[in-house]
Amino acid sequence: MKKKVLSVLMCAALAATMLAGCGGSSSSSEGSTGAAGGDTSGKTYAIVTKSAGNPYNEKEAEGFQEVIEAAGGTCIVQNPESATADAQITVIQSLISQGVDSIAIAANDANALASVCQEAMDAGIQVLTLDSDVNSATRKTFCNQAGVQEVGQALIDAVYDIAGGEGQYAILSATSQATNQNAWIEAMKSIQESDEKYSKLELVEVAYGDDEPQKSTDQTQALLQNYPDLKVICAPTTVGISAAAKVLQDQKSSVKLTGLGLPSEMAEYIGADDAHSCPYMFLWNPIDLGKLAGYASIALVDGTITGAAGDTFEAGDMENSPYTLTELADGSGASEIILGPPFQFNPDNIEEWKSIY
Ligand code: RAM
Repeated sequence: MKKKVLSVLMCAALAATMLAGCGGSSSSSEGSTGAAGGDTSGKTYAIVTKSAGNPYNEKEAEGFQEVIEAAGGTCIVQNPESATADAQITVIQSLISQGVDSIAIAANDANALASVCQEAMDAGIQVLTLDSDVNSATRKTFCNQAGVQEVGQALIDAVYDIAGGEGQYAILSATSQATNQNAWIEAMKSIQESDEKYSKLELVEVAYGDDEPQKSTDQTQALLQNYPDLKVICAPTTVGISAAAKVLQDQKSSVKLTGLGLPSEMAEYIGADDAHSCPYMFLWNPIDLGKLAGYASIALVDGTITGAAGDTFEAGDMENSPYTLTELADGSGASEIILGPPFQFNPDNIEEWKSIY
């Protein structure tokens, strides 16, 4: 994974213009016209994140906005009040009424959003997902941060390694309906079940902090209380992992942590010694995920891609451009676009990454 220092500087500059879109509210702005990209003039591209107040979602939206505006399109950023399907349905209905050209959604629920996504597609809007998918029949494609199996494998291997190959672990997830977290948890479970190597690991509970810091803190404390023999907590959510990291480190707990975290939020908790709660964790670049969704939105609206597996599109200076849509592993024939592999953050590289995202 290459650092995109230039793009990060641009994102920092954009951050000021994004503030209005980062508090359960929306922002809309027109980019400079005539820049490189598809035929974007007069077109409006929306992004609906999972919820307001989550720095990961803000980074994702920053990347999206950067691409849309650089190409001369109008960008709408919507951050719903809470990480629920209902909050997203309200926002999507309003975007349908406004007649936007595309909506990129990080879904809080695969099925509860299906009918509003279908409604948007019936109205001629290009619907795609990023980060967390909807029912694949109700969108054109999915910008997936990393392969589901790869994330599941990385997480179960981290639990195995940190636990010393045996003992109890718990998962602290986001919401119980989150498509992405549920897919990663299912992958972890099936890898564990299918390989004798992991047979001495015991998953005692999947707890849900709903991507809210306080609830994630409470759930971490409950796990510590309920399972005195717990060895590892795996939090496949940036909100959950940072809340758990603080609880474990403040309490000088011997329970260790891994999962998916933002380097900027986790730097103070990553270390190999007893004073740190998290030996290592994983993530991808959320700014790049938003950029990928921006380029995919433009390509869907200008007809470069239809959402069929095999379609390809250019994504500016992104590392793996051009991107090719591939078939989902579920046999549905629907497509996804993989950003890249999950990346490990550890004591050797965390300092380098903490100021980037
Ligand atoms: C949280 C959100 C997001 C997920 C990351 C890892 O910020 O739940 O959807 O991809 O964690």
